[in-house]
Amino acid sequence: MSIEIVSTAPIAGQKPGTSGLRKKTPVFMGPHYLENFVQAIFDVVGARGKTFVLGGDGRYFNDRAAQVILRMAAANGAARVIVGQGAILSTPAASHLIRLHGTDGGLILSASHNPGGPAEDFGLKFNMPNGGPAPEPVTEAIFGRTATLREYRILAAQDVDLTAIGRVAFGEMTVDVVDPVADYAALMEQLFDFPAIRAMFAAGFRMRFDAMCAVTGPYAREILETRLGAAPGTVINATPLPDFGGLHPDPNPVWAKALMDGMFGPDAPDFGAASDGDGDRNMVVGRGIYVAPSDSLAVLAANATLAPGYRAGLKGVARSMPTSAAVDRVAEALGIGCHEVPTGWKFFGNLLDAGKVTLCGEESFGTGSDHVREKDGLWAVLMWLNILAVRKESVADILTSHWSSFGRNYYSRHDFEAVDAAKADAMVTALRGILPDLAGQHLDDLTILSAGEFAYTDPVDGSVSQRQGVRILFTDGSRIVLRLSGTGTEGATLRLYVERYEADPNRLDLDPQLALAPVIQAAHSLARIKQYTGRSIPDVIT
Ligand code: VG1
Ligand code: CO
Repeated sequence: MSIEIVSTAPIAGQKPGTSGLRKKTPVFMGPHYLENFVQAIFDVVGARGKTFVLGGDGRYFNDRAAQVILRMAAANGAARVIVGQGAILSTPAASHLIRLHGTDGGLILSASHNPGGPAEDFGLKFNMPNGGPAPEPVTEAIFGRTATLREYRILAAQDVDLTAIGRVAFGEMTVDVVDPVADYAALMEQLFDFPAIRAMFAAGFRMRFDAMCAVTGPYAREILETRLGAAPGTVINATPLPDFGGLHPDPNPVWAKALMDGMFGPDAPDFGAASDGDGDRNMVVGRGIYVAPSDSLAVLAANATLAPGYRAGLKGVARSMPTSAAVDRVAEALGIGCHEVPTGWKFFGNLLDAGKVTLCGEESFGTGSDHVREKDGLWAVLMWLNILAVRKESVADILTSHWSSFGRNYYSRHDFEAVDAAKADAMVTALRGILPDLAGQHLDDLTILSAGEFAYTDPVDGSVSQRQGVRILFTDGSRIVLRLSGTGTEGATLRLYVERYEADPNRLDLDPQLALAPVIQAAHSLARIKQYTGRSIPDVIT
């Protein structure tokens, strides 16, 4: 098999966002586009003699992109690639394989919660030897390289057979095709009290897990139905499809509406959950009660020692800046550290590696721990099941007793999608301009305490990330955060996050949108969202 060196003009604009490079599938399938980005990765991290993990969420083009990456890895001198059978790996399973085999990193094919298909989205992300997403200095170097490289290396060879588990020689390189589920399932068995959860299912506990026709189907079936004895059919939409069956694999009350309806309808099961395209997000629902992700993180932190893997207690917790402060109150009560990082799981990596935190979470349905270096949807579901099995209480009872101990952080995120990018930028620029003068201003009953842009200095390596979101704090503890998404592929997505703390025991069961109404109104009047973007009603409210 010979190595071809293909000359190409540099491709501009291959800039990784919050979580890797994400573009419309036809863009990714365009001439040299994938190849240019992959060569840039190998040029920056080095491929010669190295071992990588490879897999993806099974969306359209996943299979062919994997073959291109294998050819390029071989042509760039990689020693070995560990690939999930059929080029499938959930993001947390890929992270685990990187760590388990001590590899030099991994390439994950996914656009996560974005829809998949010939006209939808595709993505590629490089993860480091610690199993976590490449940090900013690395993604910046990759971006820089994409704009200058003039040739890439690729093996002239037929496809590698990824249908059967086993070892194949590919040129000078070894390809190990592995079961995508087995090692991950074994890890979950170490962390959680499987006998207790099995006993709970055996006693009639009913659950529904919506895999949204994405990657977690096979994982959830094996773990929930086969190993834990949940009733057959517990996992719905369990077969991964290239277009996710036309679903939007984003586990939130809007896109997982069928699950929500079931959980609020007659004969609802005890527990419901859903995961996203690549299996790193989770939504958790009790019978008749939705668990907001920020609350879920707080409940998991407060109850973590009920799970065998966390019996020794938590070293600390961390959350993304826009995530509600519910977990901060738990950390305070436990006397452990609580860190606030910018949006994106890559920012948790150093804290986890340094042993400063055990649990992490984001408001965007992401929760995880130091067992891997990605957020992990099924992990969160199993943590909840472990807590339910030990406490023998309903989700609703656990949540309401949590609020009565800690108070409730009413919280919501409003997304304005596919906004004209220039208008969104103009809005943010204008808002930036007024920030220095906001402190002390009154808006109805609210008084602004401080306003500014969030900048983060990594406590481990000292790297600084500027402009990570506008933050306006009020004297009563309420908060507005505004930022532009880094994962969208169409125009700009404006995210508005609002929060208000309530300690009054008689006001713990309000409708969040009503409880937050004054803060939402303040956000609109300060940022002038309608004036700049023409939008006043969000596309998605979570
Ligand atoms: C979004 C979420 C962020 C998450 C990121 C990747 O980013 O807000 O919390 O880490 O998606 O998640 P943004 O920049 O669009 O707000 V995943 O599951 O899509 O890899
Ligand atoms: Co995801």
